[in-house]
Amino acid sequence: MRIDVVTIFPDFFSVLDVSLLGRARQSGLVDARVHDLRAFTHDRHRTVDDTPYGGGAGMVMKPEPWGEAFDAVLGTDASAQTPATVVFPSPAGERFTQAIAHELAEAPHLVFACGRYEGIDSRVAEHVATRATVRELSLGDYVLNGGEVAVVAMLEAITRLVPGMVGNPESIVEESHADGLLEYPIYTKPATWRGLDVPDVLRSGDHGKVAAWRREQAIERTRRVRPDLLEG
Ligand code: 6GU
Repeated sequence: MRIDVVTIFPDFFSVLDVSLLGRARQSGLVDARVHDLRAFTHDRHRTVDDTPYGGGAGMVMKPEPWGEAFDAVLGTDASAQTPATVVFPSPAGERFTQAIAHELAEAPHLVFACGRYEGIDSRVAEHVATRATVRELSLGDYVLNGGEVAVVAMLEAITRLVPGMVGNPESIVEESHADGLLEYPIYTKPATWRGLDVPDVLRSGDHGKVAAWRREQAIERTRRVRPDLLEG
């Protein structure tokens, strides 16, 4: 999988070198590159933003540097059978979910366009859509200063689903959201700790009973914490 990230804060992505993502990169399963948007400016001040047409607070990211950045990262795709998927992180986007993480984990080429300020001139996504699949994605209903932190989260969620990435593939099948439910409570040794006992059923050796208990607990937790997940 090829991943390109375009940002005015490349340093944010030094975390890509550690943890699971670091291993994915070292193993060659993921080829991730980070590009400084300002490298695609041509003025002395390396300007990436300007005031909004129509007025209003804040600044808007100019289209020209983004256009050149996309020319650079999508250029090599011209002959590819599968167009790249370009993600615009935005609090105004569609909610990023585990299902979307699975979809994106199948893509051969992902590009993340990290906007700052009030966002990127809307013509940029419109133009990119003529040569790539565009997705505007939000982490949730709150506002971050820019897309960088959101993209780090999305990258971790996506890359751990790339085949060959997680030590134990079963942990992906059983984790929260895999079946639309939150995960059941988990325990390890010792059986009694500070007066608190591990539920007997988990020590019974009866796999059927264990599975039934876990499902019941998952449903109960989901009903209590995230009833919206049960509506579908
Ligand atoms: Cl993807 N971007 C920004 N700027 N804020 C957010 C977000 C994304 N998701 C939730 N809040």
